[in-house]
Amino acid sequence: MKTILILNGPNLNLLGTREPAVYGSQTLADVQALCESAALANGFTVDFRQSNHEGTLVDWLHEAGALHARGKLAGVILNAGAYTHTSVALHDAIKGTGVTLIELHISNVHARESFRHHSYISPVAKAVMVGFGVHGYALAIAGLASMQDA
Ligand code: CA2
Repeated sequence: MKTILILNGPNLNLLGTREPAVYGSQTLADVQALCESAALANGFTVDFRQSNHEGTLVDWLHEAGALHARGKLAGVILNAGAYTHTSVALHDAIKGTGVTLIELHISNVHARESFRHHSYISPVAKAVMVGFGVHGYALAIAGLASMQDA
């Protein structure tokens, strides 16, 4: 069974505690449970992580690259949070690994402040999932599954 690595960046540990109008009321633990059941339904295991630290996310992308090289990874779903809009380091890490990666945002970043409109992740992502709330995680898992069959 291949693994889907789901990486969440800064402040996503606060999900469900504030800003419900933007991010909904589910906690990150709820999102993890949702991902585990969506992954199982599609025949994958899930490795779900969150960090507030850019370098940790870079290290985890390198780990994903190693798993990918051994044929054990279906892909990565990355919600890089605010690092989406700032991080050349994440861009370079994704580019360097060769993993299939889906960029994900809970909110529709294009309908928000202009500083959220630019992404360093999009040019190196296979696909982008934006604005479906936390349900986007399940949709991205289904999307990764369809890419395996293609
Ligand atoms: O919409 C998304 O998923 C974002 O990646 C979330 C990031 C934001 O910086 C991106 O522009 C879009 C912020 C995550 C912070 O989440 C919070 C949740 C509840 C309370 C406070 C922050």
